[in-house]
Amino acid sequence: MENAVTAYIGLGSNLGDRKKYLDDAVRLLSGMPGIETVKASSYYETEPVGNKEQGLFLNAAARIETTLSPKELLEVCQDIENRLGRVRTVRWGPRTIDLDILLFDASIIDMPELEVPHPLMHERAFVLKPLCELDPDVLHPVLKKSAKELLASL
Ligand code: GSY
Repeated sequence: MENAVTAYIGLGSNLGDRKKYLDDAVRLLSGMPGIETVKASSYYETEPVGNKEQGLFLNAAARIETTLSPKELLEVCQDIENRLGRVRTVRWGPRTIDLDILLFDASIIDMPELEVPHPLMHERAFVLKPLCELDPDVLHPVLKKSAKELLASL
């Protein structure tokens, strides 16, 4: 794909058939125009961070090659969440599926609707572990540290 960039997406589910939600999200990502070569990490069962009164999560990361803009990719992620039945009720609460843009090439984006790198990614083992499985050397463009270094410093 010409002019494609590499982006990373964090995925999480803690309601219903969590594995199926992750499988479906990865499959839907692969089928989207403007997205190619989706590579998903293993799935990691993790303790909820933040609101502890909810079930265990299944988390993963996906590396994609894309010609979409960051905003278009955000819309694709939200469309997949909606198609998989995500209902936004409690902030930080349980969810069928969550797709967060973690990194978009080396871009730094600070818009009301989209912050990239994801503002909490460097604090979250449930993001950094699957990211390290895909690309331990990928750089956080603000902190100028690799995923491996960020995970080691938790
Ligand atoms: O945006 C992340 C949703 N989320 C998660 C998650 O995906 N995994 C874990 N382990 N805890 C979480 N807390 C929230 S909110």
